[in-house]
Amino acid sequence: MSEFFKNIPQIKFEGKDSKNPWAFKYYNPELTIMGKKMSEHLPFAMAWWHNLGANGVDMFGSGTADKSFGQTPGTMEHAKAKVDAGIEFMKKLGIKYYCWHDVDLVPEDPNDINVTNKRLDEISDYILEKTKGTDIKCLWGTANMFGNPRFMNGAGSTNSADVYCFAAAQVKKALEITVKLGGRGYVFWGGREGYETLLNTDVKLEQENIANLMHMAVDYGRSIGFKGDFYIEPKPKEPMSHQYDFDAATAIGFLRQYGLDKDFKMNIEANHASLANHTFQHELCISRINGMLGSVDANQGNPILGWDTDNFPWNVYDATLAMYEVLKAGGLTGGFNFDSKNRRPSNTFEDMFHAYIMGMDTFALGLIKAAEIIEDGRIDGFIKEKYSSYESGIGKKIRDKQTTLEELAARAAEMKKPSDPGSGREEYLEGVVNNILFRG
Ligand code: XUL
Ligand code: CO
Repeated sequence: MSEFFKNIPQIKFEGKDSKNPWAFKYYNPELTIMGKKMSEHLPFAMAWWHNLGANGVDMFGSGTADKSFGQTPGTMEHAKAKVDAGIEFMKKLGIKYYCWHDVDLVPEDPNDINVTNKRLDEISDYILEKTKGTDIKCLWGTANMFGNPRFMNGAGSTNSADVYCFAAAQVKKALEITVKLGGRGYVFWGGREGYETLLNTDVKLEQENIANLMHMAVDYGRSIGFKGDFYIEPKPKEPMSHQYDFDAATAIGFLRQYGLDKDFKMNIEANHASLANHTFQHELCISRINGMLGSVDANQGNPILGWDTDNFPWNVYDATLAMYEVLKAGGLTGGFNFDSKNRRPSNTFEDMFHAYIMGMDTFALGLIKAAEIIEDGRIDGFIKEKYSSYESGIGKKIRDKQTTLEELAARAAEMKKPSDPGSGREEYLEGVVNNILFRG
């Protein structure tokens, strides 16, 4: 197999004082943090579409990066070269997982889904052959049900029963390939599952049809031996003005409404959180407290732009608060998929490595600092103390559901006015986080 990234050595951990661009400064896979190796806390994954597919094309201009890997795009030779390049890339970074959409793996035949499916069989055989003897595995797979023009009115939410059959066929095939590649999860991101205007939309019918498609996916997945989690990846807008999976709370409500909550969890993407005017931490926290934090799409938005920019994660504050939630959840059943792309002018192979090294170091730093916040105890101690009125007396009765509105009202009448609820101490707590982040 020819080497694609000839100038790039194996990326190793050298520590924070290293200035070697081809070394991790913080990601030390062997380091033990809170009883687990860093590599186990952080199962990183490569996103096939960005890393091996995205060439910088945008609505104002063509691609700037060459992702042909020596072959003609749109051919099976190119699809195989992407496998070879992807495996070399993951090996050089020590990444063990990859994520894909069906059409990232092979070119889609515009006229015959049977041809596309045969190509998927061929490429998955090739991936298995090339990853044999390595520890590289699939994290999750998904069907791209937003790119093809047939999905212009949605996939599970389409008005056309014929198109719905194609959504079902793609999910069926993508599930089969996920199982074949040993995937831990299967993702539904509802790219076109939403609407532009209610003037032409039956929301109830669309949501019921999406839920039915998910139920059929669960039934089929379990019947072919898929033991992992299904994930919904919430996103509030883009491409549609209104998307049904707006945020974690909305998606969790939908799953419970339709009896899908036992098989599904959340795949939380940082940039989708910010599009919903939430923080990354908020979305992780809502998923965690509902027992539904499954996986993460690791990236960040550009706060001065209103769309999904999929920058590589650079913000250590956000990564720290994200890892705080992940640690509190006891880890992920999925992993950290870099649904991130290089900026258009960062168009060389070297830039692909710089991006992953930086992104992996950001989450490693986040993990180190989140563990320090927990071990430090000032934040958790403050929160515990803040709610201490519920630990005894009437507060405990409230928590234990041992009281009534009448009893509480009688207490209020007796007290005439409540005691001081106490300061929220936000600025003090922000100072604690800064202290932990920058004390060296
Ligand atoms: C789109 C997005 C997708 C999903 C998988 O914003 O995040 O790439 O991760 O379909
Ligand atoms: Co994503």
